[in-house]
Amino acid sequence: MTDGNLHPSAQRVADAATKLGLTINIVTFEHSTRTAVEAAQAVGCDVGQIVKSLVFTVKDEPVIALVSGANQLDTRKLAALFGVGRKQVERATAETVRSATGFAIGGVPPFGHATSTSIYIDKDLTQYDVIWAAAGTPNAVFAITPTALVRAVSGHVSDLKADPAAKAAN
Ligand code: 5CA
Repeated sequence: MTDGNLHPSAQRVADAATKLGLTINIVTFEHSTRTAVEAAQAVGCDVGQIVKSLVFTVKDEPVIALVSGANQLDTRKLAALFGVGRKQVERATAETVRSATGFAIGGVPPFGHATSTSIYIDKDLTQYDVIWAAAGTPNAVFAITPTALVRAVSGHVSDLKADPAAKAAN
């Protein structure tokens, strides 16, 4: 359902979108959209069209990766983009996710964060006409085109995908 009375966290995403010059329609569901699979079920799209907004630390600095719901991120690829060893890239703790983005896991949006971070975008997201991302809460999402998302976050489109046979980071 479309909500005229947004949760404060979703309202922050709506306000951030407005500041970025984007028009988004935040859709709030009765059911959870906490995971990519749940979000895809709620929306009725491919899981690959769901944007996972994942926080990693590179040498202890938070970095955000927007990864297709169909993929796992390969930390070696993220490390290589920064020219550091794989061990210097770690999944952020739940506390770091909250402090870096201002949002709790399950609702982290791709923009509107509490701090400014480098944002990397899984190139597989660019194959779709429309993709869906979390809107601040674990039951709210919005649609956006990959082009608009890349532009809005000044994202670095990269190959981030783990080989399905390889050990995944998330
Ligand atoms: N609302 C959905 C679809 S948009 C969503 O936010 N999906 S997500 O993938 O971006 O957020 C869940 C992700 O949070 C998981 O893929 C996982 O990488 C991460 N996560 C889950 N639990 C933890 C945890 N305890 N610590 C750190 N990261 C976690």
